[in-house]
Amino acid sequence: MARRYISDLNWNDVTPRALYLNRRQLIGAGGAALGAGLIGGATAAQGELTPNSWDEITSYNNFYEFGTRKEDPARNAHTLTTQPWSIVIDGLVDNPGTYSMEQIVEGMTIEERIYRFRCVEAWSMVIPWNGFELADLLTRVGVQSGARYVAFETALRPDEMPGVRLPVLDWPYREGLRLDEAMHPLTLMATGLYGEPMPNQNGAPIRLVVPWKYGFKSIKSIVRITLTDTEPHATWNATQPQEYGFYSNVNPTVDHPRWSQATERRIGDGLFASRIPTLMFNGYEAEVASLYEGMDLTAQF
Ligand SMILES: Nc1nc2c(c(=O)[nH]1)N[C@H]1C(S)=C(S)[C@@H](COP(=O)(O)O)O[C@H]1N2
Ligand SMILES: [Mo]
Repeated sequence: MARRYISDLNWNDVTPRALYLNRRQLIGAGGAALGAGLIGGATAAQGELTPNSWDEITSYNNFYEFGTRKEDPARNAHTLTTQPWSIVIDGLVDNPGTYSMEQIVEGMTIEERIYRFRCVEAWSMVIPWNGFELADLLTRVGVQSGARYVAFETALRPDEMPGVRLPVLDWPYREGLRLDEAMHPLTLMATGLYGEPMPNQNGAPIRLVVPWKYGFKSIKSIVRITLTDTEPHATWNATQPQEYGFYSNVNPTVDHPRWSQATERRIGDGLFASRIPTLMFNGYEAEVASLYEGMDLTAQF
């Protein structure tokens, strides 16, 4: 299990960052002794993670709806209207419908999760997200027995998203998870970072974070979640199936056809810093390897 900081953060809380960090230190200090024996596993490793800075996390982004260069989302994503926001939840669920952000976060435990984040382009960051477990939302809407996958879709607004006027990807951006991946306790619906509401360039107001998969699985600015019995359309997989598989697990032994995945460049370490080895499942092997038992991960990459 990831390190947990239970707090009273809300998705639209604007907590001054200094105050927030102070509170986090207090919670962290008090929780350390308590948590040690209870959480186990990844706790030690997670505890050693030093997050990237706010500036790094919010100025070096992939969000092709706002342009393909890393600096484009920070420059362009302010045009996205994120309030009001709603998500259609449909398909094989007991309670399909259009849920407002307020309804979605109501009653959810918003936690801080400090996760490693690894892009398929072989760079990485450590990001302190705020969010709730996707499993909690899925449980609340009632997953029907025939459901095997979860499909996600990003907003498609040509008026607000300059990037979608060009056919760079098959808009809207779509992604999918197998149901057991979606229900895994590491899988987060993130509503902010560093205790602040999600910046637009990072996928406001709500985006997926699946820390053991390449970053492109973590779809931003979600407007639809569909429970289905067939493997969902996934944008990068559909665009270049020989380069991007449906599973997209971080795996240093399976190279991208055009570059190695054995190492990564940590953003913020500077141009001359040495690359660090990429870990199997991005360091979450103990938590998630069992999901893929019996699968050939070189064929189902
Ligand atoms: N809708 C949408 N979601 C997206 C993308 C995108 O272009 N559009 N890029 C993906 C990729 S490739 C990465 S690495 C992460 C980047 O997340 P970050 O900018 O918050 O670090 O977002 C993912 N989610
Ligand atoms: Mo990425």
